[in-house]
Amino acid sequence: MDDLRSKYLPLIAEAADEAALEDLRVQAVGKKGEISLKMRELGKMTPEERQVAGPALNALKDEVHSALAAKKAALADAALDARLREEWLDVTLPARPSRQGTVHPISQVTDEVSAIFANLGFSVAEGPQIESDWYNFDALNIPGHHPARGEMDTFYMHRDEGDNRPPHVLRTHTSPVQIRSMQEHGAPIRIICPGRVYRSDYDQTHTPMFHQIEGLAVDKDISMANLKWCLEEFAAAFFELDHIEVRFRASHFPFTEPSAEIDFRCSWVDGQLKLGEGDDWLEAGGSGMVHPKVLAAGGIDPEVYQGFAFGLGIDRLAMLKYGIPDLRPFFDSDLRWLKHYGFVPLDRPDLTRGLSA
Ligand code: 2NM
Repeated sequence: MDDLRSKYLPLIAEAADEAALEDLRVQAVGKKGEISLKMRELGKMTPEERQVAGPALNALKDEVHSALAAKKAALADAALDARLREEWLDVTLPARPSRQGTVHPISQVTDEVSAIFANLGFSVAEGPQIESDWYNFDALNIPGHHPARGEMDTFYMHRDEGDNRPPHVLRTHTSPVQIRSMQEHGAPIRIICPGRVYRSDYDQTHTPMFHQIEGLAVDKDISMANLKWCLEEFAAAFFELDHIEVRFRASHFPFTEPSAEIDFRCSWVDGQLKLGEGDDWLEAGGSGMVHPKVLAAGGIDPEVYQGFAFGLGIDRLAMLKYGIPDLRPFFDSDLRWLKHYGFVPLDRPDLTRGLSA
């Protein structure tokens, strides 16, 4: 027994880790361990021998168990110490320089325009970018033979050979959102619909995806005069001017009657654009009184209600307001461009605290 004691106690004391300790436990006091086997031999002893050997063996077993438990606790303590030495943090270090992102001019302008129209009582509505041709065209009084429906201008979703269901398209304007909103909420309604739109067009001034914001106001006594006032309020607030004159130019859209192009008064001095003064006019978008067929497609009775609608290009508004000369870098994800033209995320547009910092 003294041999077993002097064999195991030093080994336990020097065990390198928990696995080594477990090996020793199995060797000494496991089911087939040396000490356990000795205890089985008690049965073959005379009662006198057993009276001496029994308590001594039990004492040895207890001693080995205590040594194992003590070593296990010591190993755990050492592991915790090592971890605490490893995982330290100097809370007195200065903060790392932030590599914070910036808000894209399109997001900035979308938020600015939304804040201005929210102030005029408009809510923001959104809808799908993949639309049925009914919502994108038919509901907007754009007939089947209209050139806008052709493959030249519109991205059609793939259809398998022989699939004759009506096609889906990438929406070419956000007007389908307005049809959906009229169907869902009825009249009266005042909404703006910002978002991505798609047309098969790519050159210096056109990208196949761009951003629009369309507005719609429907009630029992809406006129072009209300439309003009809203656009003047919008333009003055957006360009941060006291007043800006808006001019309507007769035009034609299938979804409005009458229809008008929207121009803002401006001047060009040494290639510099100045809004709100001068003898020139800047094309800003389209507008008109919503066609009775379009109101009907939205589930609204055109005998009772009228509405105005308008559409503005967000990307162009961003270029004009922030002096960005080229459209294409808008969609290049170039971090240097984003850092130069981006906005601070914490300065969100707010009519009382300022639209842009
Ligand atoms: C424009 C020009 C004129 C327009 C019409 C509608 C709807 F859905 F209410 F009929 N939304 N937007 C509209 C009217 C858009 O963009 C140049």
